[in-house]
Amino acid sequence: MNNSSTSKVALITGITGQDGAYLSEFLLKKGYIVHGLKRRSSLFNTDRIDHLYQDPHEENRNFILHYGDMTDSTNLIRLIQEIQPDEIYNLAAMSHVHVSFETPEYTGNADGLGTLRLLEAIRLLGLEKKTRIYQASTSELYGKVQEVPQTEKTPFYPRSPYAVAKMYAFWITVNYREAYGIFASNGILFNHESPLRGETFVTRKITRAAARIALGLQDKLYLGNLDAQRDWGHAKDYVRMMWMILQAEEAEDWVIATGKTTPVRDFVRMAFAEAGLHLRWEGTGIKEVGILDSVDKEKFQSVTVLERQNFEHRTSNPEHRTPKIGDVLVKVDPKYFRPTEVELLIGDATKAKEKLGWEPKITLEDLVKDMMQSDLKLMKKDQYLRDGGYETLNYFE
Ligand code: NDP
Ligand code: GDR
Repeated sequence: MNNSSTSKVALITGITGQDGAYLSEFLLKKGYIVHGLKRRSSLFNTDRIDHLYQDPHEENRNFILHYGDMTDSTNLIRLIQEIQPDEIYNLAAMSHVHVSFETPEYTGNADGLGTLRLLEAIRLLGLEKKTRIYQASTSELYGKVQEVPQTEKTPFYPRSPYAVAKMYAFWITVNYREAYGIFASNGILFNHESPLRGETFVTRKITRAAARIALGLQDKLYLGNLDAQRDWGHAKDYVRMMWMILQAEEAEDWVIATGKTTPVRDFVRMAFAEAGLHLRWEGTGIKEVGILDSVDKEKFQSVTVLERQNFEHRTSNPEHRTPKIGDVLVKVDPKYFRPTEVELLIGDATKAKEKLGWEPKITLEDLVKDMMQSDLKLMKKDQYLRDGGYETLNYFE
């Protein structure tokens, strides 16, 4: 273990997730020694951070992973005692809103009580003055619309087991700050996405499917509520703010958002257009469909030519299903509707801008481009595999 006395030491829970990966890169660049909590799983679950991996036999490592779980207090106490972190970033969570309706008790345990376990560990180990903690709070706390845009003062009205668990985590963080003087802050982050976003969140599900449809690997994309509106930013911008929150003079709670909101339907349109496919929407509610209206030939072909495979080659393979004008490429499937939905999120990050100088740098247009380019590249691998006669993953959750 690297014991350099000049480097700050951070512990990231949820290091294998989207934000954990970007935050690790960010902190390593700043010269931190980064420790991370990873869960034991039967398969490797470190894809997003493999490029940071260091051989455990090496001396003076600055990136160290530990097995653990947010539901295991003794494990968390032992690790925090051993690591003596200057900063803890609590990113670990069962983070899928829809899945939380299927696993409400586990979600409450990991997302709600898990936060308490970390705070208690800090207190029990007498680290109140040394260890600062960031809690990954969420715009889902606002739930049912009370006011827009949402600020640090907007009342909460959570609409899922996930959001209710995160509400406990939010308030227990505030309580430990007030009761024990721990530097404990909530970042109330609005949706943030990236090429590393989990495949079952709506943005990634869309960019992945748009790439697969453009490359002839998939016919259709099934989605739930197309009317939901989200304030989408890029994860890279948001992890920077997590760090800024722990460098602030005082522990406080902060809204982090772009201030712009977009319906899911428009995200679909933007992603498909990036692959050269322009959609027209018809119908309403569960009868709504996205029909291929026109093909931007240059862009569509560049999807394939760029990867050294031309249009003709692709269409000459009978297994390749080239999207044709009039095809229904997107359909609504009520199975993706949530028992209670959050219809409209739009955040006001004025406090973060004025007090910490934070502003998002990456626009939604650039986010969509980034995700589409990455997924087109990734899906190209599937195309090669399938052309070579190998099975490819067909997973449409
Ligand atoms: P991800 O789902 O990508 O990552 C979640 C991480 O938590 C993974 O590393 C996962 O491990 C880990 N994890 C889940 N359950 C446990 C557990 N019981 N014990 C230990 N680790 C666990 O989420 P994001 O990176 O997108 O989000 C990070 C945090 O920010 C989450 O808390 C999320 O709720 C919150 N948030 C996210 C927003 C967003 O838009 N992305 C917005 C606002 C808040 P594994 O890889 O093994 O599954
Ligand atoms: P969200 O993200 O619930 O906002 O939580 P998600 O991408 O899952 O849903 C956004 C909106 O899209 C609608 N939707 C669909 N969602 C999914 N997953 N799959 C579909 O097929 C689909 N069709 C429509 C949803 O109904 C919803 O309205 C994310 C997570 O990262 C949380 O951890 C985080 O706290 C919040 O963002 C801020």
